Amino acid sequence: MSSDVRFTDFKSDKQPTWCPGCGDFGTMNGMMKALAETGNDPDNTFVVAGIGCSGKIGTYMHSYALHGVHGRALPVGIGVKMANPDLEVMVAGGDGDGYSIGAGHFIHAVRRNVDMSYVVMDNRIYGLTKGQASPTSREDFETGTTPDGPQQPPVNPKALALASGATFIAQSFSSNSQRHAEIVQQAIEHDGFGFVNVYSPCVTFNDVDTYDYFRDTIVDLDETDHDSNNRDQAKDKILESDKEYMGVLYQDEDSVPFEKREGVEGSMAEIPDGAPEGAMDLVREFY
Ligand SMILES: Cc1ncc(C[n+]2csc(CCOP(=O)(O)OP(=O)(O)O)c2C)c(N)n1
Ligand code: SF4
Ligand SMILES: [Mg+2]
Repeated sequence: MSSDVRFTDFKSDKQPTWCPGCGDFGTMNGMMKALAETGNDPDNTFVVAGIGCSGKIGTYMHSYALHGVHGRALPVGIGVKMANPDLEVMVAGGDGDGYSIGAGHFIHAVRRNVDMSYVVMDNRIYGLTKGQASPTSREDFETGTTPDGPQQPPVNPKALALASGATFIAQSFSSNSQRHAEIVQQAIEHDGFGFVNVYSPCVTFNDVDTYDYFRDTIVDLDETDHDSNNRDQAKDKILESDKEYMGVLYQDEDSVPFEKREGVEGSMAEIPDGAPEGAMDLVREFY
């Protein structure tokens, strides 16, 4: 890892096709800043992206990358980390990708606690498919396919994470760039699964959960007496339905990641001394 990496080194030469003003621009910039700040560089970083507008991030960032099948980015990311624990693995996707089709994987990734980060660009809508309700959409959010709203309460992903044994839960907002980068940085530095839900507004299809709404509503936990090591305090904040908080809601400082517990170390791409002849040829077949 080099020490003079700048966040722009994580920018690819592809021009984003996100709509002007999309929250995903700010979300991505913060992720790149956090990666640079934590001493990573594109050569040791692997981004696994979901499917959605958010999922395009793997193309716009300069690093090793893989576009998972819709809802399956997390198991792919876990596989990458197990194959080479020396890599910095970051999984990124949308609220539909992570909390609808991928909800089962989310719960199990949380409880497995592999040392990686998961950034969900939560715009409370399916952006790529042109504006259907997502699991985090409000109960009365009217769309073409839900003219009276979904008529069911939104999923609370932070509550789901806490109930599943999460060791790091944070909420961020793409527009608050410095704070957002700091929060993602904390998730990367956490010893275990660093989960960050980011409010990343869709300016084209969601006229309710807008920049103004979040700016007017969000309370920064750094300006409260919240103790992020206290699970009960985290639970209370996460279940408060009329408030939006920003910052680290919960962190278990004694967290031991899965690979440390299980003794997973060394890259599978390296052949250990004494391996059977021809082993390298076999490995090369997978390159
Ligand atoms: C298996 C499968 N089902 C459905 C789709 C269609 N699809 C593509 S993206 C998407 C939802 C995207 O919403 P979200 O994850 O919130 O991402 P956003 O576009 O809002 O960033 C859906 C349903 C698909 N590509 N694959
Ligand atoms: S449709 Fe919404 S989420 Fe997709 S790029 Fe445009 S603003 Fe962003
Ligand atoms: Mg979405």
